[in-house]
Amino acid sequence: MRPSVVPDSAAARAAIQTFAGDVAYYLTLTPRQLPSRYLYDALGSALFEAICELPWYRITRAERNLLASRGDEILAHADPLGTFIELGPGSGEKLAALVLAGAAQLHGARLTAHLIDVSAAALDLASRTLRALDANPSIEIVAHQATYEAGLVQAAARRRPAGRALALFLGSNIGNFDPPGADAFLRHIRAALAIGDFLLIGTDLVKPEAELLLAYDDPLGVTAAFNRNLLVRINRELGADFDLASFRHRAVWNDAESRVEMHLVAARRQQVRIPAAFLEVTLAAGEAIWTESSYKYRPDAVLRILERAGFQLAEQWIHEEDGFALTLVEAT
Ligand code: AVJ
Repeated sequence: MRPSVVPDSAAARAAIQTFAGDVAYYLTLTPRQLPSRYLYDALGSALFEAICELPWYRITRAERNLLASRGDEILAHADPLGTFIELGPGSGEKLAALVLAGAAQLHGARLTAHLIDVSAAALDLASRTLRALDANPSIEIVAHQATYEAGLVQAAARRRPAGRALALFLGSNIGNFDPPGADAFLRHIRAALAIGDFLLIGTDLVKPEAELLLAYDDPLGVTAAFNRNLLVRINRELGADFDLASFRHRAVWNDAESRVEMHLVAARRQQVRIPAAFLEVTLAAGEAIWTESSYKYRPDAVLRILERAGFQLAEQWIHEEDGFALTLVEAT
């Protein structure tokens, strides 16, 4: 038998090579970019969990509220339910809130929850949260460490033959996709479902610019740390020498594109070496690296993209105060 450290470190090396290739590609585009999925190493994930507790970042709380108050209605639509498929379960708290709120609807059902995430740490945490739920009925948990697309294929192949499936894409994670990407991704979800299955999607809504900017440039600097941690990660994993002190966090509302953008702005001209990516870049003073887009929707725009992807509206619930929508659609 091989020592288990061998496949592990081979996988880790492969992940770093992919990261290096992506950094080399995106950082040399005009404008310079880095893919937002790399924000979530262990520290980045912990910082994101902290963001969710900030008073200025209302997505998580608004959604939790709606799941708790509307969980029974959501599950009544999807009755009889056999399978949950959650894309990006995070800590598992969202699905747990839904199950607890809708416990009366689920009574006596035989249920499996498929959790899909690239992060093993997230899957571990979510699985533990859901196993600790002590729900009646107990829910079988299947974790898929995979991209959303690959995980959807696996989950669809292993869904329960009886009952409907309810796919969950929560937390406004759809906001990281540009419009063509969101369209394509919703079609991936639809392709994994059968007629009569459901999708529940959480979307942050367009709101006044000042509120959006506070959510993405908070007075405590947690979001700035979350953003700059991407450079910490590149320094550690790719041997780079980004000087953290000379990068400023910037959030901007791009009204024409309906998105909040996060950037890292070089405070002065500098050279950065990224050995594992065989890359050396010179950043001009004031030059920005674009690290994330968070698209914001209007309620009817959410419906339009879902309808285009082969779904029809079951119900939409809006948290007016926090500007957030939960939309439940049925696969047609
Ligand atoms: C997890 C992608 C939904 O875009 O609001 C939070 C990530 N970025 N603060 C979002 C994030 C900055 C978050 N999503």
